[in-house]
Amino acid sequence: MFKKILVANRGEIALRVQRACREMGVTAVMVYSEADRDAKYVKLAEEAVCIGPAPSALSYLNMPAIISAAEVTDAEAIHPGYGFLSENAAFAERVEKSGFQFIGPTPESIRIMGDKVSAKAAMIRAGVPCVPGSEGELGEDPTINKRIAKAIGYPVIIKAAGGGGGRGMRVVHTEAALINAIQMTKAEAGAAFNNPAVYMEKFLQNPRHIEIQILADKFKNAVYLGERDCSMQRRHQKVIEEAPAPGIPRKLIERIGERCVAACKKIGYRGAGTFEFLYENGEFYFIEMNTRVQVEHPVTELISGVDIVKTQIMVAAGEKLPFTQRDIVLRGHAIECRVNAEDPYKFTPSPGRITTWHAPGGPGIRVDSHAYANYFVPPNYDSMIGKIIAHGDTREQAIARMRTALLETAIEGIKTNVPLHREVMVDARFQEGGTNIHYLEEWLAAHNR
Ligand code: MV4
Repeated sequence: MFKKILVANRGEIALRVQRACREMGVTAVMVYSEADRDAKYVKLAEEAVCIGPAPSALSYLNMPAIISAAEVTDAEAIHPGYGFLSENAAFAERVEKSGFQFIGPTPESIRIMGDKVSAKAAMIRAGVPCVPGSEGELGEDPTINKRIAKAIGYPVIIKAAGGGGGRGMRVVHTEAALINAIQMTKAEAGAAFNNPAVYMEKFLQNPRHIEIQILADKFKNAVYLGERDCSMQRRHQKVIEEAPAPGIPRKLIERIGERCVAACKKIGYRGAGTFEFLYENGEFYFIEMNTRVQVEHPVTELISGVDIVKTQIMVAAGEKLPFTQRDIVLRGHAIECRVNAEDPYKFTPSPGRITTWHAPGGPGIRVDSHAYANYFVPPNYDSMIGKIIAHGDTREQAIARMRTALLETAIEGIKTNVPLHREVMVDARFQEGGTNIHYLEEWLAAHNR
């Protein structure tokens, strides 16, 4: 096992990785920008290194500063968290070329999954069901592109190969609009991702967003830890996630999970990963793979009992997965509410000093947050300041525990979206379960929010 790991991230995930390191007897070196010197994990750190000023480009995205911090502290490995450099293949490569272990998959795996056209091709070869669409990148011939769209059937969606997470896509409803839409998406993709390649898919109108968590070691052992339902989102930002996904037959999840595991073995995937699917009319369609630990990993940890972050570190150190698929038993239900420093209905960011901070507790409640009373939420980064996660024997119990937790939560000095979460937890349709990706936005519109 490593003696020392550098944590190349901030916020709650930096604290989460620090906690995993402590539990494993590994020293965590924390890095921080000038805006983050008062974060909880910096105060708690055995070692911490300032890597630059507040703007991410000069600190958390500054590869030489991060690698230098690992060098001067004698760290052996670098955990990238999520966001920032976590899915940057060039960073993973530089980390390894500098003699450190990157806690994540190989640069090649990151590169394949970062290009959505090559990711989809790899999944088709591995037998993972994908959204019907073009075979690879679209060419220049309008006649051929019209033929492809007609064969798929309108509406179709044009997506940038370099996009993902909702960036660089355009829905097309008619043949008359197709050629222009392809041109526009290509131009935007070239500018935004330095890659003009686009592909076409059938546009699914009312899907749910279901994702499968996997863990793999370098000996081609892999397991899936069930699924998460991430359909409660606004503008591609997830707001509430849960596991398992309400109403989806277990047998179907098992079939898809086994396909994901087979795909991991086929491509030599190592570390934690998430296969993102759209789920509509009882069918799963792969859209993207995330090659990092995700914000919503705790709901899976609570129902599986597996520590995903610790396992990431173990497999990066070259250890075997300490469990097989038969050992994975999912128990109960978990729900996560992301707590954001923002206006709960206008969604404008609300950074500033937290004057009051009372975190909830009690049976089945977990809080992952780097914030505390008198902490200043910097304006420079994502507005998420923590997560409340509730676990129960049933979905009803998890919701009941979450309702209580949200009532106990007292955060003053800044605005947060806790009031929105309180309303959603008592919403009848949410309580029924199985809402699609449009539900939250429709609910907000209907409530004049
Ligand atoms: C789609 C889709 C419908 N049909 N692809 C958005 C984020 C990116 N990961 C993929 N996205 C979508 N791809 C097809 N063929 C609808 C979305 C989508 C979406 C997906 C997941 C969660 C929220 C979403 C919100 C709007 C659109």
